[in-house]
Amino acid sequence: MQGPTSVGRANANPLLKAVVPVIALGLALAGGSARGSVILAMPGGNVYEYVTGRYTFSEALGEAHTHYYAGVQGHLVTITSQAEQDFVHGLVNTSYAAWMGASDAQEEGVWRWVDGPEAGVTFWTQASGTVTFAAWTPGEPNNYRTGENYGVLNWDYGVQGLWNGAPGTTSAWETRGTVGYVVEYEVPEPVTGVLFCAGIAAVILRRPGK
Ligand SMILES: [Ca+2]
Ligand SMILES: [Ca+2]
Repeated sequence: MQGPTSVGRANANPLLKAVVPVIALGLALAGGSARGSVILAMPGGNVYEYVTGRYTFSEALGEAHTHYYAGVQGHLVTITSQAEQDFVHGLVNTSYAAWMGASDAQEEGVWRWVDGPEAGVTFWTQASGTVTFAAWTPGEPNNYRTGENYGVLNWDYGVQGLWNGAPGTTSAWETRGTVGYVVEYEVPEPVTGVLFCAGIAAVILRRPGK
């Protein structure tokens, strides 16, 4: 059984593995205050952090706002394209569920993003299906038992990172045993590029014999 603070990397994409130390170095150079298990920049996109542990939805939502990367405050991840879904799936890379910034607590069957720049945007409804983008596990969301109003990703044990709704608690049967969360930083691409370049430059400067 995997511990609550460890991250399974056995199936990590070699490219992603190579990117991690560069990002970490970039963070150090930038004096970033982000923390957590894994931080990756999506090429041409934002920066994402997978935080492991057991959190309720409201805890995850609150904690995401205490994370900063390059001076930018984080938010619970909002997944608005297949490319973003695939990237976040690769980042989490475990069989456990993770909270994302989605909920239908305000109106049953109307799923909205509840954090970040997409806060308030409806992405799926029971009546009409997908409005913008959604990646539900087949048959979900079904509002099972006493209600499932908060979005998790990776419900399919990490196969495609597909979504489900959960009650918002840390209940084991509803959260695949443990539930961390994914923070997204709206870092403009040039900033991400600068961090990459700074990291690469530092690697070159630190080569032995140079
Ligand atoms: Ca997003
Ligand atoms: Ca469900």
